[in-house]
Amino acid sequence: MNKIPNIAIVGATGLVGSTFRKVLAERKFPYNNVYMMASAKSAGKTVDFDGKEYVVEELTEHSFDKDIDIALFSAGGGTSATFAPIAAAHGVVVVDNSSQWRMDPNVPLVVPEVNPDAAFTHSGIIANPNCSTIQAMVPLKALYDAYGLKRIVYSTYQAVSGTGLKGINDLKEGIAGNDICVAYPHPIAGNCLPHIDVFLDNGYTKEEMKMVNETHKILGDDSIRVTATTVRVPVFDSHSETINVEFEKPFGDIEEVRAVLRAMPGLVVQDDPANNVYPLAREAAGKNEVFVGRIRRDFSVESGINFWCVADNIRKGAATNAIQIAELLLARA
Ligand code: L14
Repeated sequence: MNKIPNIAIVGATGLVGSTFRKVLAERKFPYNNVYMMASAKSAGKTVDFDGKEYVVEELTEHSFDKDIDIALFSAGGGTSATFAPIAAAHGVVVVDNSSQWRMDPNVPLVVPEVNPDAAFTHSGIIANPNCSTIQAMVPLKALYDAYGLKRIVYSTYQAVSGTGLKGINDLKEGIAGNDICVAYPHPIAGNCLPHIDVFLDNGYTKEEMKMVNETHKILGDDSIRVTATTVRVPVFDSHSETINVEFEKPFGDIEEVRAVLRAMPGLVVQDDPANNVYPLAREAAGKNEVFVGRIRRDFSVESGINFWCVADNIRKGAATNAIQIAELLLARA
């Protein structure tokens, strides 16, 4: 891509779509023409981007007949299944935020701080990982390179914004005393629901298995033992996670581990328990980095740690990561 790109946003009116628009403008992503696309239901609406209004066009099989270089997709797996290959066949590079293509062996799954080179192996589609996976990969890559990883145990505390506007609305209404269950099978206000995405035959949820499988693919190492429990909590923005890791090699002390994490791009260490300093969902909201703290030795194993990891699930977990992938493509053009 050796010109200023023409870009398309597919799912332009959704929560991730609106964050694509915000983050592209904030980061001064270069563009020539920009096309806002969505389903027939949203076509004709107007959306703002970079100080201008755009009319949303209906996504059809002819949407990519025009000269588009990069398309950022966040309109659900079904839309990506149908339209990402059509776009790719027209020479568009698709960065897809759905779970549709992530485990396809011909589709790279990329976190720019972790496996940037994979992006350049694409055949028209690059997948953006699951939100909970993305934020975990940033610290885990630093630890993997320093110490090797034997085993990872994830527990997540996921925000309702992951489910989009209807998740936010269930929590808002619930806080106001009106328990509605549009996004979830139970009230989310005052509850923790150990249920994200659908249940699979093995007893895990699809969200849990995404974390397991995507961790292997991004780190390029299937030998790491990985398990996960994913939980929806009554928080509007930012996913929090506890991550327990067992290393291959010994480490010196926790200060050494903090230094390893501090050196990782895109990662901020907030770890001063004496002053009540640790990452918080509300502070991470609106930021593009991943935050870690509560870093401490796991005394139950030879070499391992526990830590706390927080990031804005709609930014680093979705829109920002996808835009960083697009920036990589431009930087190496
Ligand atoms: O992209 O929080 O695979 O309900 C699907 C579940 C995104 C988060 C994905 C949620 C996720 C979503």
